[in-house]
Amino acid sequence: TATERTLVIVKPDGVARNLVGEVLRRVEAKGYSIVALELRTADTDLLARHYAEHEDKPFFASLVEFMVSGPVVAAIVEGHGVIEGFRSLAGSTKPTSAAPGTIRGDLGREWGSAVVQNIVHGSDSPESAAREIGLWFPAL
Ligand code: DAT
Ligand code: MG
Repeated sequence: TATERTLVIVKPDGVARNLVGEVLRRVEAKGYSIVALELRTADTDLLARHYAEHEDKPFFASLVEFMVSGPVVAAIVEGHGVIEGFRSLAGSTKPTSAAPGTIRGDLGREWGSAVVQNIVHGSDSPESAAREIGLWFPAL
């Protein structure tokens, strides 16, 4: 597999729960490289574009509101097969059913919120990764 880049985000729940180091530790322990890293509070416009594929879903407004509710850590992570590989590290979307050993399975659970809070985001394809890296790190 070719060297590729993905966008990883530690979401507001992950930052608030002091899980930034734990997430980055798992990324680095897997052998992937962090090539850009930033702590910031994003705005609604960026999040609406980031999650544009979900704009017609009932949870879209709650999702954007949650993602701008506090600081996030955005990272560009590089490695062979990292797009699929980070999705494997993250685990499936719902923390309740995510496998133990994954970030979401080990560290996440349901909170009774209108939006699923699952600690991390990772790009789901090469096209998504290129688009998302362009949104979050336009200079890179
Ligand atoms: P993923 O983040 O695993 O790629 P996704 O792209 O389907 O999942 O959804 C984006 C985020 O939206 C997800 O991380 C959590 C939230 N979400 C997804 N499905 C949801 C649902 N049915 N109800 C509430 N929030 C949801
Ligand atoms: Mg997704």
